[in-house]
Amino acid sequence: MNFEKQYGVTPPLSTEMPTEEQRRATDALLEELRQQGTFESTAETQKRFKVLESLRLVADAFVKRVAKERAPDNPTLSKDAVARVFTYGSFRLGVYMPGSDIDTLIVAPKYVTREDYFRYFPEMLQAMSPPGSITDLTSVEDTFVPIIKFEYSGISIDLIFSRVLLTQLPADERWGLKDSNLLRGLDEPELRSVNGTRVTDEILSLVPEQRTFRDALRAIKLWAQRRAIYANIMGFPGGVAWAMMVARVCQLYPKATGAVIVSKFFGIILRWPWPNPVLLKPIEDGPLPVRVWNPKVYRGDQFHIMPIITPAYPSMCATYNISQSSLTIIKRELEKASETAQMIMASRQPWKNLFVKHTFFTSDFKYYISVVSSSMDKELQNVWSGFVESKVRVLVQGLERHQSIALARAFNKGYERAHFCKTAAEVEAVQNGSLEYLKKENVTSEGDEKPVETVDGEAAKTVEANIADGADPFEPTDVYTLTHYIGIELVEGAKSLDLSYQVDEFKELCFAWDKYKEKLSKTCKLSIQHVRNFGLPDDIFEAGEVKPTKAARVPR
Ligand code: 3AT
Ligand code: MN
Ligand code: MN
Repeated sequence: MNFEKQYGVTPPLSTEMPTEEQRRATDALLEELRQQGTFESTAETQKRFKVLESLRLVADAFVKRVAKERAPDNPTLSKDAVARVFTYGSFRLGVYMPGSDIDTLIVAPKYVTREDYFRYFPEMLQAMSPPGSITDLTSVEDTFVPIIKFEYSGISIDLIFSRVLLTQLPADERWGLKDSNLLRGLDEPELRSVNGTRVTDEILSLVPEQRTFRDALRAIKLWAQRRAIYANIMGFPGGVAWAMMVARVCQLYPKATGAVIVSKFFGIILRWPWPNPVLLKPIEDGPLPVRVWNPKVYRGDQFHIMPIITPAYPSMCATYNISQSSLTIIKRELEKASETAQMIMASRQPWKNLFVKHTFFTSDFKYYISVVSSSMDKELQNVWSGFVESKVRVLVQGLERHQSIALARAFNKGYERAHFCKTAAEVEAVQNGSLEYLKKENVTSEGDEKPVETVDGEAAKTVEANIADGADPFEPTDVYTLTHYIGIELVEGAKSLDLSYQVDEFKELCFAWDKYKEKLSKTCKLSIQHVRNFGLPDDIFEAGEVKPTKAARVPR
C-alpha cells in the first residue's frame, strides 16, 4: 500500500530514487549555475533579511499610528496593532539572483486604508531608516497594482499593500494568507495585491521537495532568459508561469533530483496536450463573486492556447498573453533544449551548452520591424514607452495574420537610448529611429564612440541661424527612446511586405489611450520602421557577436 501524499492532479510518472550518476549531474548543474553568476553571496542575502526586518519595524509603527488616529480613546487597539510582512516573486521562491528585487507585501488590519499607506508609509520609511539609505522612491497609487518602489541600501524593493478585515492580525509567525475567507471585503487592487503571495505560497506547498524545485527552477529561468523566451509582457511565460511548469514536473517525479527534473522538463512541456491546462491542484471554488478560470463557462478562457493556471483561489491563467507564434517559438526552444539535455545526462555535453545565448539578432531573421516610442521629457517617456511596450504583442499578433508573414517574434526586452538633438530635423530623425545623435552614456563599446558636443559651439550657431531665418529658435534638447525589435519570417515566395494596415491599426491603438490625449501628444511620438538584419544597430550586439553583413552581390 502506498500511503504517500500525492502531489498534483494525477499520480506521479515515476517515484524512482535518484542514481549516483543523477546526483553527480545535479552537482555539475549547480556548479554551472554558480559559474553563470545566478547565486548571490551569503553576505548579500543576509543584507536582504536585514532590510526586511527594518521594513517590518516601519510597517508596525505605521499600523500603530493609524490605530491611534482612528481610535484615540482605545489604547489597547494601538498597543496590540501589528502589520504582517510577506514576500512573493523570486525572493519568496528562493530563486533570486544578484540584483533581483524583493517583492514585498504589507498586510494591515481592517481600519488601515490604502490612502493611509500612500500618505504615511513613504515618510515614516524615510524617517526610520539610516540617512541616505532610501533612494529612488516612487509611489504609484493609481495603477493595476498600487505600489511604492524604492532602493533600500542598494536593494530594490517593490512594496505593495492590502488590508484584511480583521481588527487585529495574529502575531503568530505561522499565520498566513492561505484562508480564502481573508479575501472577503477586499477591493480589486487589494485582491491583486494579496494574490502574488498566495500564489507563491501555494506553489511551494504543492511541490514534493522545495530544494529540488528551486534548483530546477533556477536552471529553467536562466535557460528561458538566455533563449529570450522569458517575458510575460511580450507574450512569453513570465516568472510565475515558468515556476508553475517546473512545479508540475516536480510533482510528476517526486523523488527525482534537480538534474532529472530539468532534463525531463523540456520533453514534458514540449509534448503537453495544449490547450489542456497545467494545474498544480484541482481548481477551487471560493467565497467571492469573482471569476475563476473556466473555459466551459467563459468563452474568453477558450482562447488561451497554453494555459497555466495559478493554484490559489481565485485561479487565473498566467499565460493569457501567449499567441500562436510564441507557442511555436517556445516549442522550437523546448525541442532543442530537450536534445541538449539528453546529451548532458549521457555525459556527452556539459551543462554550459544548455545556457547558450539566443541568436535573435545574429542569425534568426533577415527582416525586422522596430517600434520606436520617444519623448523629450524623461518622466513622460516612462509612462508612454511603458504603455507602448504593453501593446507590442498586439502588433505581433496583427503581423501574424499578414498573408506574407509566417512568424513574428518580439525580442523579449526593449532598448532604451538617450539622444541629444540640436535641430528640429535631428529630433525628427531620432523619433524615426536614427541613432546618429546618441548621447555618450549609451555608448558601451569603445570602438564606435561618438564625440559628444556640449550645448555651445554648434548648437549656439544653429539657434542663431534659426533666429536669422525668422524661424522659432530651437532649444537643443534630449530625446529619449525605447525601441522594440520584432523579427519577421516570411512565407515562402512572399514578394511584397506592405504592413501599413497593421502599423496604422497599432498606432491607432496606442494613440487612443486616454492619457495620451491628455498630455502626452505634444512631445511623445511613435514610429515603426523596417530594418534589414545588416542594418541593425551596433549596440545590440555583445562583444564576440558577429553582426550580419549585406550579402555580396554576384557581379554580372
Ligand atoms: P526577479 O528576480 O525580480 O527578476 P521575479 O520573478 O521576482 O524575478 P518581478 O519582481 O518582476 O519578477 O515580479 C514578481 C511578481 O510580481 C510576478 C508577478 O506576480 C508580479 N508582477 C510583476 N510585474 C507585474 C505586472 N506588470 N502586472 C502584474 N503583476 C506583476
Ligand atoms: Mn522580483
Ligand atoms: Mn518586482
